[in-house]
This record gives sequence, structure tokens and C-alpha cells, in this order.
Amino acid sequence: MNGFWKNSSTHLNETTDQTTVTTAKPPVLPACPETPPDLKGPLRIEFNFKVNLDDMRKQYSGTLHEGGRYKPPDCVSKHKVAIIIPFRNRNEHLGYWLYYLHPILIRQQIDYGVFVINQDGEGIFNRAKLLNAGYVEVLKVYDYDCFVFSDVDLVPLNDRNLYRCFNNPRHLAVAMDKFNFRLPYTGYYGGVSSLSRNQYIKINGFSNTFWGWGGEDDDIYQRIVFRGMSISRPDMETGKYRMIRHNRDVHNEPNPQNPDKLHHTRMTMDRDGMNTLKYTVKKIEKDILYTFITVDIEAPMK
Ligand code: UDH
Ligand code: MN
Repeated sequence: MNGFWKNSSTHLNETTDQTTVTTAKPPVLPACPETPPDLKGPLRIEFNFKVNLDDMRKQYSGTLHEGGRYKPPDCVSKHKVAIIIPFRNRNEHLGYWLYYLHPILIRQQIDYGVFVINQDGEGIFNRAKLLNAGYVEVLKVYDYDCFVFSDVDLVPLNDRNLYRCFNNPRHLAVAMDKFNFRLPYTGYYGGVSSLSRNQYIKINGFSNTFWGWGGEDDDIYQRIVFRGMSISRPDMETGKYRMIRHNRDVHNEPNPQNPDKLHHTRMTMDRDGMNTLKYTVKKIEKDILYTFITVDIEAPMK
């Protein structure tokens, strides 16, 4: 067990003739309610100010634990959730993400950690492979049973959109402002999604071979369907998101080979995924607000 007892403490028990030291048992906390009681519903989200991470570090020093981890203090959450963010060179977006998401996730009463998976080097970006590496790395930290995969630039507009796992793989970002708050197509699975450990294993994780922008989310969708699962989604009001405006990154151009690969998912998914994942951890940095894991995913230069 890797858990930490937030409330364990040592008491001095005074008796008349001697002082004895006993270790108090951790108090038995009730289970957290199925529906978190302090949710607000629709939220106001803006990206027109500067986030000060040092202020946030001070603000959260008594609430978050090293590495961006949290447990509700007065109830036991049954949702052990690793939030995994694919990343390279998006510090400003990460600031907003942390600023808005920590309070939301705390209100949702989940036992969570925030893990930023940073692609090392200047090679072509590979979102899905970073997510696979993140899955492996977070399980070395804690026995997470649920994985939320979130782009760094997506902030939910409603805190009733629960960052946890469901009976089927969940697609959370169903109504993004960039698609006029609509699902762009039925099989869309991009942006923010969640899978339980079993659901992830069932699909052999994600493909490692989608280099550059596009297609990897459709590949994941197909893996889910080919393994007989369906997609769970919040309603369109709850599933609203704002994406921070940005230009296309360097080394993440749309890859014309990616769409064609989708014809082969059924054939290749058993030999391209968590069972063939190869990467090296370069560095792990634990901040109070997040864990930052830099990985070398053997990216081609172009
Ligand atoms: N990401 C990075 N760094 C990169 C590339 C991608 O961190 O260099 C991550 C990040 O979490 C991002 C996610 O991968 O949110 C998805 O990449 P994206 O935001 O580029 O994907 P999106 O579909 O972009 O949002 C489409 C290109 C936008 C061009 C719009 C011009 N008007
Ligand atoms: Mn984006």
C-alpha cells in the first residue's frame, strides 16, 4: 500500500505515574457520498489573466500533497484517479489548467493525482504514446484504478462533469467551444476521456504509432468498440468545455498517414499498445501542484 494516512497522529497519554506513548489508530472515515455535495454546476472560465503558480503553491500547501495529490480529508473516496496530461512546451496552458481544475477536483471528492507527461526533445509529438507512458508511470506511484486523460488546454465549464470512471470508457469533452458546443461526430473521443484499469487493459492501451497530429483518438474509439464496449458520456450541458486558443505547435503537424491507419486498427491493436510500449524516463519532478515526468519516447525527427 502506498497510501498516506492524513489523520494518523501520535498522542501522549498522560497517566498519574507515567507517560506512555501510543500511536492512535487512523480514525474510521465514512465513505464519500455518491454525488459530491458541494458542486456548483456551471462555472465562469476566462483566460485573460496571468496565473501565479507561486501564489497557488502557497494557497494549496496544506491541501495538496507533494506531486499534486489529494485525498478528501473527511471521507474515503472510492475513486482513485490519475489525471494524465500529454505535454510539451505549454506552460501557460498548464497554469490555467491547474488554476481551474484543482478546486473542481477537490469539490468532486476524488482521491487524485495530477501527472504531466512531458515529451523530451524536438522529435514529432505523439499524444497517445505519452498517455501510455503516463499509465505505466502513475501505477508506480499509487494503485490508481481510474485514468483521466486530458489535454492541457481544456477546462470544463461545469463541475458536475465528474472526473472518474464509469461502467464503460467515458468521453468527457463532448461539447467544446471550438466545435460550437457540439460533438463534431459520433465517434469523437478526443480531448478528455477516462478509462478504468480493466477497460484500458482490455484495449491493450493506446497505439504508440500515431506520430504528429490527428487520428489517435479515433483509433482509441475503435479499440473500445472492437472490444465490445460502448462510450459513456455526460449530457451536452454538463459536458461543456473551453479550449484555450492556440496555434498549431511545431513538430505536431497533421500526419497524412494517420487517417489510413484507422482501417487497420482491428488487425494491429493486439500488437501495438501497452504490450509493445518502449520509452525511457529522463526526469521526475514533484511539485506541490503536479508531478512532471519527462520521457524519451524515441520520437523520429521528421
Ligand atoms: N500538446 C502539447 N504540446 C505540443 C502538442 C500537443 O502539450 O507541442 C498536447 C496538449 O496537451 C494539447 C494536446 O496535446 O492540448 C492536443 O494537441 P492540440 O492542442 O494541438 O490539438 P488540437 O486539436 O489542435 O486542439 C488543433 C490545432 C489547432 C490549430 C488551430 C488554428 N486555428
Ligand atoms: Mn488544443
